[in-house]
Amino acid sequence: MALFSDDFEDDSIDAGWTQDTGTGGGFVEERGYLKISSSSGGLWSTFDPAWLYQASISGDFDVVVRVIVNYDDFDAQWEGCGLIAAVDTSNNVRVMCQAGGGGVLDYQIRRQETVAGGSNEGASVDPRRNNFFLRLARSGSTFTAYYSINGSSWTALADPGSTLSSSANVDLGIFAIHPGGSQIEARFTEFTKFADFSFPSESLTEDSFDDASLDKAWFVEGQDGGGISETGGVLEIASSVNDIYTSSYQPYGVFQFEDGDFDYTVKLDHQGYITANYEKAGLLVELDRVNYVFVYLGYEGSLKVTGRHTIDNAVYVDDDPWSSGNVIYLRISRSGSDFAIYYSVDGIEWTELSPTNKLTTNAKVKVLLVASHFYTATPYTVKFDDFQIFTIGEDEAEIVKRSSMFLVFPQFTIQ
Ligand SMILES: [Ca+2]
Ligand SMILES: [Ca+2]
Ligand SMILES: [Ca+2]
Repeated sequence: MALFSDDFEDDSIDAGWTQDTGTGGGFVEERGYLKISSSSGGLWSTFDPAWLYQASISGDFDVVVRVIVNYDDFDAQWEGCGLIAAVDTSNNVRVMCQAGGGGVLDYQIRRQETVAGGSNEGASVDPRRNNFFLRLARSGSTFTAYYSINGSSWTALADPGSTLSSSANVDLGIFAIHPGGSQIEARFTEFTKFADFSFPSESLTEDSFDDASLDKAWFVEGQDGGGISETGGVLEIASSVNDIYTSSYQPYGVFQFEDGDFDYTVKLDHQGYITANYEKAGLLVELDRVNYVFVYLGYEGSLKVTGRHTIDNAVYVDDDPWSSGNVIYLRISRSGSDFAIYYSVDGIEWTELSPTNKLTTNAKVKVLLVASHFYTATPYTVKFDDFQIFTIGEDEAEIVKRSSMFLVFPQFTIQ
């Protein structure tokens, strides 16, 4: 069978893929990605992963897949996802991101063979990074695995040893595996021959949340107890259990990727619900889980707007800046590795909370709208609206006022 690429863009799994749900798995193609869930199964003593594959691929190949996972899906040993090439259930090779001992994630190439096998493990995955690329290349009986965090530079993992016949056809596909604990979900946004692969630049898309369905630009973040609903002209986010700064990091929300500069604002209506300690909702920019810039409305003894980042874990707080109302505007701008955090109570005059935020690199980031509550707190729903490029500042506000005066006095003419 001839190998084909798939961008998973049409909401149904294309003919040519064979579906094997393993034990308790499933596949959904939606909004530009393939989601594989696995609630059981194994790859070692048993072979029953949830995997989607192209059957009986002959000859050499070199394929890439982009992987997006939730941070805390990999909470039990041997959970993983990636690319797999299998002659049969006991002769296969895969490149994967997997949770090993102690839940530490790493990238690795593994073989499972009746005669020989083994693994080469690469550097640990940044365990908080949830966006990476895996690549598997075959040259005869030799397989080489690669991983990348940006789609441009690739780190190779050498074949740990092979007994595979150089002429054997393989079933080649994408898998998720979950031997124990809670279910995992892995999302794959494209499966591409490496020769055809070019990584698109990604930039944020504005959204006024007015058409009652979540636009494709957004990915959904989180899995525990939260919810997303675009309704009534806004995006409602129901908070998820867990504080953003605990080890069980599961804010609920939506995100886009961005690899360039930006200056974006969002309007947040907390509806008076953020009233218990550790409840927080806001605009979060992450390089990864420990490198982020965050501006949020949170409750810590009282309602505060907080700017926070991780270089020195500095926190810049303004207490209750509102005279009334539940609406606040949040804004983060980026120039390379420099970030600035602002808030506004009217969307016109802005207060900068920290002038010198930096992330350690100017790599691709996630931009998230999130809400979370702590274990003992009551779930709540906030409304986000008008996620857009920052355009209104104090100078522009002056222009708006002058324009309005012309409208107020249209009868004025030069004599
Ligand atoms: Ca499809
Ligand atoms: Ca929409
Ligand atoms: Ca709207």
